[in-house]
Amino acid sequence: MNTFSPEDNLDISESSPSSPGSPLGKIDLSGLIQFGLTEAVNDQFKAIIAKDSDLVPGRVTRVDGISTFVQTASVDYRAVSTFARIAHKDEFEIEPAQPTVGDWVLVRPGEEQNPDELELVLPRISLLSRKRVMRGKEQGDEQILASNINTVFVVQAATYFNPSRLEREIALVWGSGATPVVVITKIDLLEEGQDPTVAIAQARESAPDVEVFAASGITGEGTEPLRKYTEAGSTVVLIGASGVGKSTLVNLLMGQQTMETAEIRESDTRGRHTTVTRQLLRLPNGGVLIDTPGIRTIGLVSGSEDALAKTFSDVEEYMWKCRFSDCGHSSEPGCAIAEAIKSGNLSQTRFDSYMRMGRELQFEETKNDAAAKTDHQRRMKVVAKANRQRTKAEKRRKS
Ligand SMILES: Nc1nc2c(ncn2[C@@H]2O[C@H](COP(=O)(O)OP(=O)(O)OP(=O)(O)O)[C@@H](O)[C@H]2O)c(=O)[nH]1
Ligand SMILES: [Mg+2]
Ligand SMILES: [Zn+2]
Repeated sequence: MNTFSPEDNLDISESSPSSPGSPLGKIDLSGLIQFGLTEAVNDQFKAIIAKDSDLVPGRVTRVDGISTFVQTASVDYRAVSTFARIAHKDEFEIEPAQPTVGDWVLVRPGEEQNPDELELVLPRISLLSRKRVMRGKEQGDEQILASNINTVFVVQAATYFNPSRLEREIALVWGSGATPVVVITKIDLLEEGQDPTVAIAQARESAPDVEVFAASGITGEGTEPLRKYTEAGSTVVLIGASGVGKSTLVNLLMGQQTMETAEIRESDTRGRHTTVTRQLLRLPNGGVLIDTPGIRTIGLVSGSEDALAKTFSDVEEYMWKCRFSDCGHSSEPGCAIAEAIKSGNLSQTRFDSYMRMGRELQFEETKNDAAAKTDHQRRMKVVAKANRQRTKAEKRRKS
């Protein structure tokens, strides 16, 4: 990853053709380094400001209704985003954008009584979203949780570890373009004789190819290895059920009480969320954390087939070995799935989860929400394109 040290010269005034008297004529973006600014993002900002020096670059730290809180190199803006659009290279390509926490954006400061307008959103390199489910009823649309994240800490408590939930969470993350990391918290609460290695082993089974850590946000035990994900220039978002200890972990990594934390009331089945808004925080070392409110249900957005395949790569591998290519994995001869289950290499529960989630996605496909699906696919296409461009730019820079 390309990151800056604060000493790097980020003065981009030379490429800005603004009038000498303009207060924005000499823009110094070094203040954004501590909000995760990378060279690639800086280059994109530079190119845009060269054409329009009134725009101010920044990063979205919080979204509250119609207000988008943007941290820029010097001041904070509370901007409206009615006409925000993705900053495609082709200026005539107009794609509306709903800004989210983590977005790199350009604000047009309002003159006199006019509000500050969030105008452009840089193409995202990753986008975490889920299907919105309200009070047990599907609401159908997609909730965008965070963007431009490198790593997602999927947090579960050792005291009530839930493997099938973990599978869903991992699938959600693989679909975003970011890398999942499992963090099992509250290991200090395990009674004597109870061992975190049990939960770790379970997590490894539910999340093959994913790193698993066990830690305590209270004692700090096991948290040191997590810091390698939070280096300068990288963004980490924490997701998980309410009360698993996301904010407690955030506070520990921040080295201070930044987020409110609280015991959830057992009697309240709705679950009381202590954290109510997604919020971007900067770590003392230049990394960025995004704390989120607990998610109760993890709905996969349609088009998540690849994410499902990645989550259940072990299951799919067995499937390839079935004698018949159209094997139903029930009682067919030469079924590698049945064999794996019988020999104990694959658990029946895991296979059932895979089938259930596959059916859910299939149902999504058949449902009449073609519009929602294309929205999601279009958004992820932009993410893929942004990644290709970034890789190319990085190669150019290295050569
Ligand atoms: N003993 C112990 N308690 C913990 C640990 N992590 C969190 N807690 C406690 O668990 C409760 C919930 O922690 P939070 O950090 O508020 O949980 P959260 O995941 O942020 O919850 P929401 O904001 O509602 O999504 C609090 O009372 C914490 O003190 C831990 O590692 N060990
Ligand atoms: Mg919280
Ligand atoms: Zn089979």
